[in-house]
Amino acid sequence: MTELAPGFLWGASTAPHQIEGNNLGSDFWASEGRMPGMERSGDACDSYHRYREDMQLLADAGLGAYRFGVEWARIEPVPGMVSRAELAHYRRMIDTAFELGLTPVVTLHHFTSPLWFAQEGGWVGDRAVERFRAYAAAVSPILDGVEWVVTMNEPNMLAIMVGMAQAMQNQAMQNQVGENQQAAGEWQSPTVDTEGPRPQLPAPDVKIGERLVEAHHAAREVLRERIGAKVGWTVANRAFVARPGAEEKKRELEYIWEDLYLEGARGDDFVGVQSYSSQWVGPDGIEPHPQHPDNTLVGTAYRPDALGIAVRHTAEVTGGMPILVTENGIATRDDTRRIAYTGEALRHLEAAIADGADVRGYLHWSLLDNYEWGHWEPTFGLVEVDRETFERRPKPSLAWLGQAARVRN
Ligand code: IFM
Repeated sequence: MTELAPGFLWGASTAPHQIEGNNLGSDFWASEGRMPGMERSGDACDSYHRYREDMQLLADAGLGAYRFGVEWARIEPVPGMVSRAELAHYRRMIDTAFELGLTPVVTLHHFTSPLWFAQEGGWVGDRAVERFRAYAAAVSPILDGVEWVVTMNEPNMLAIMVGMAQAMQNQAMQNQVGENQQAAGEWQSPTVDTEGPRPQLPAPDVKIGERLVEAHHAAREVLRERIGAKVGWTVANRAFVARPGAEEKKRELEYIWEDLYLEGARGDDFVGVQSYSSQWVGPDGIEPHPQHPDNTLVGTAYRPDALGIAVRHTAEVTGGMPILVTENGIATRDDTRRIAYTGEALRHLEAAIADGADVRGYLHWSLLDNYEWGHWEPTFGLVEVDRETFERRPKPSLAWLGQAARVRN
């Protein structure tokens, strides 16, 4: 068996908007329900109130780490006004994790921003970097003792969301519809099914990506001045594989989709790898996932080997930086399939470690069946959540992951 780094973290990940419920002040909340077929997050999993129960489930399964997020829209409901009560809420979450023997991995931004931030221009606005730095500074007092802090989740996917929102606004303005919406103070974000591009997602805009790199560096700087945590960010990895003759095309696409952000991680303490599936690149670009009965509920190919590809690529581009697998999982109704997928993904991870990748932990996506950015149907959870009563029902995969961790540590 491959030897893992001492203190290797085993656990699961979540994101505030996807599980907390009633994230009323956020840009995504304002956009929900506006697109055909888009469902609302509503009460989500009510984890804002039930976080102890969620963490207890992880701890009872023998897992030792929990990645969760702090929600900017709650911390700073209006520009410059920081809610002490919300800071205290998230500190209670951190303390609960410690009490239950869980290592908290805390994300500061997971796709959602305050609506006011989006309305003042969002990530492409003049004040974006300054605003994010101030938010990171505001959160820093509650991060005492936290070892792992993620400034931003999947900036490469965020760049797509920002680009799509911009394109929609431009379109709306051209149609003269935008004027009314803006007068009403509304902001529309697109529904982004981050792992189920049907149709294919547009590429992340490099200029937006560079702005996010700048914001990440600003947050990293302010966090380093104030706390002793390891600071990094997490990148969605597409695990591109080149068709013969398409190697150059693959490199070009990798820069736009991943490497800009992996290079932006230079100087960080770690980088998060987030991997679900893999995609072929041909001479004309990324090939859509072929239709196949094995495809996941978000339309992606069943490719547990993607994790090994993602980790190797990340290690290569970052020059061997410590890696935390911050997300890996599958949208399926069939839990035996989740176990099979994860078992295989772990074997590929171990092979990458045996070949020299410096991996410090594996956090499964996700602890709970949650709100998949406009949809409730794709279920990624180790735990089912009753949508009426919020009762948590652990699936066999939760105990399985706990056992997988025990035998490897
Ligand atoms: O649910 C998302 C998460 O928010 C970011 N990474 C991919 C997951 C599955 O699509």
